[in-house]
Amino acid sequence: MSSSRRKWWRLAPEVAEALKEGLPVVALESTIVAHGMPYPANLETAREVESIVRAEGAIPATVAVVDGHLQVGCSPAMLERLATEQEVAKVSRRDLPLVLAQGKLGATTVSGTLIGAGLAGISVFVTGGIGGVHRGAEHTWDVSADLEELTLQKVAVVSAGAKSILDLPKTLEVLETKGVTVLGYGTDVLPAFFTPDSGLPLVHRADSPSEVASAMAAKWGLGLQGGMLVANPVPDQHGFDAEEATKKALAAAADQGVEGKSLTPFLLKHIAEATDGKSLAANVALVKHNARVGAQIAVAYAGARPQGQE
Ligand code: PSU
Ligand code: MN
Repeated sequence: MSSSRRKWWRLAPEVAEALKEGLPVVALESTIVAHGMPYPANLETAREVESIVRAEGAIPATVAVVDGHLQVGCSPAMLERLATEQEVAKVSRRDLPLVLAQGKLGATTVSGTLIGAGLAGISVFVTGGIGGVHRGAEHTWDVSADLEELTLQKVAVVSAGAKSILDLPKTLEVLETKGVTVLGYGTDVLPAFFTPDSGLPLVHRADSPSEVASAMAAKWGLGLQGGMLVANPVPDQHGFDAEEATKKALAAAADQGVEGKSLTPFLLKHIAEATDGKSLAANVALVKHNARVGAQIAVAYAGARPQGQE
């Protein structure tokens, strides 16, 4: 690892130690904390997700941009800053150079977090839902940088599928084109974030952490670049049909000319308001569920990994 690179990113001591020992580590994103949920649910959820990862026997590493570094593993004080400060940049691959150079506080999206996980050599990353191809992308070309990053980093991302605010068939097509393996976790259909079933069939499924870990070992053992998407449905009791609220939120966004990086946070906020907080409760529940499954996969992968393989 070149020292010049380490000038721009750093590991929390606990994460560095765990990686050195080959212990399971789970990366976590921070955009969900700064832009995806309101205070105080954001901070409570961020803390609980870290505890769930620990309870399953892995070390959590929340990724963010702090004081001119891509920080892999946030301290409790950093988490609190991300959850409470007004001016937090939303950082994808495109935004990293400026937010780093200017020393601003930044919350990493799935794409930004994947970069941190990749640099650190963390193999599992837990989020709520990944970005994808937006509805109307044939006109706007709005395709999340998350999809591209999944082709670059050797990381398995555990998510509740992709948000129903997206065009899910197109998102699946792009994932196939780019060679990102999508595994339904205990399901044969793509989960749609708030809803366990999008109605879209998946080609591959896994029913246990060790099945996912073996697929990871095979992909990277062969030397294939890029990641994998583990699509884990929202627990049944928290799932609901968000289509009506989503349509309203999309109409409001079009009305107000909201686009680009502001779109996803805008839609999430509107859906939460339109559903009286039901979507927020579902969001919290599915992230926690993903944390449990992701940590179990990290534990299985740490155990299965052949000696000397990253
Ligand atoms: N899922 C959530 N809440 C979020 C996001 C996903 O439950 O806030 C964020 C993730 O950080 C994801 C980002 O990477 O939205 C995608 O944004 P965009 O569509 O602008 O690429
Ligand atoms: Mn976009």
